[in-house]
Amino acid sequence: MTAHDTTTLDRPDIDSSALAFFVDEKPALATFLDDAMTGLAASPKRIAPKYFYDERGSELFDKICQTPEYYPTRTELGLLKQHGADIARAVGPNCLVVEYGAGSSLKIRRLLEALDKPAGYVAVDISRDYLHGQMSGLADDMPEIAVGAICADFTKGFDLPAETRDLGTRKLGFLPGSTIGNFVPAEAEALLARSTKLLGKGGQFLIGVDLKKPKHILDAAYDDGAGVTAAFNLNLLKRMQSELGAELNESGFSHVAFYNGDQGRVEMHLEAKGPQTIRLEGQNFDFDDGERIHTESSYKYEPQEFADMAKKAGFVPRGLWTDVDGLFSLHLLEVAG
Ligand code: AVJ
Repeated sequence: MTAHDTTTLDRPDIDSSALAFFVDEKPALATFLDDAMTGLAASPKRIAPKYFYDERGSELFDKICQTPEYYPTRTELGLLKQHGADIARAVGPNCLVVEYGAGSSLKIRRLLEALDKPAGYVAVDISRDYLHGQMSGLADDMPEIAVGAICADFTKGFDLPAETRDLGTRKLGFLPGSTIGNFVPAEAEALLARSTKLLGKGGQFLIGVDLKKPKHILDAAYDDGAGVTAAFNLNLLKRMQSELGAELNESGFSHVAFYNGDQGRVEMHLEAKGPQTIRLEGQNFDFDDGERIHTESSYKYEPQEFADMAKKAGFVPRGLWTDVDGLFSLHLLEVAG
């Protein structure tokens, strides 16, 4: 891809009126197909968690955040509220906020309200229509802030469009929700290291990181009683059917999630109930009874563990906020000068 095609989308239901810009770099469908074929041919089978997030997946994730078992969202929102003034003081005025994996606009609204005269906000997310809807609403509600959006896979890197050039005096990256936990530690460190270029000298990064904690709390958080997380995980199979034309029996798979303490991560899998076959592009991918597709890892970090990783990636830790129950943490990092 060359420079950005600032949209003009080819879809009548999408109109970018309230937004300062909407850049569409949504990965081609072929990427999902290639990744699904490669992942199903691998041993053990796997599919990356970014493929959860079509519009239905984003909505199911928002529902997960409202289940009583899933503590991260409400805990992080509490931290943003309780420590908003401290965070604003540490960040300073007139920053351009860049959010990695924006999702619903709940947390960014709280952050933007707390910050001292933020100049602009750029949301980056892979779920295009959902991103557009959320950010148009935000732009309407906060007309004093320039709001733009980029539909992209942020793990592949992205550039800020020209419209942001004169916005703010320093950049603040925002990666809430422990999204960083979805990467294996080496990839997480590489992502942080890459972000220092976009954030630049004096740039900062506010990152929400889920903490290590007793297994029973984590197991429940990723297998809620109402079955919302199960539906979220199984949505991957629905997407393979509807978008890739896969032939499979959705009810032949079940949701499995557990904390793997040795690895320091929650794992989610789709497990075959009896022998199963997924047929994709004329190819059969066979499952033995109980065989799994690994669909997500969610790494948990002690504050010191994460700070050490950030230092290796080229940041200086500037702030740390945790709740009294020790569930969740917010790290403020600054690009090392
Ligand atoms: C917040 C997107 C990182 O790992 O907790 C929630 C997603 N998966 N329940 C997490 C998720 C299952 C999630 N992220």
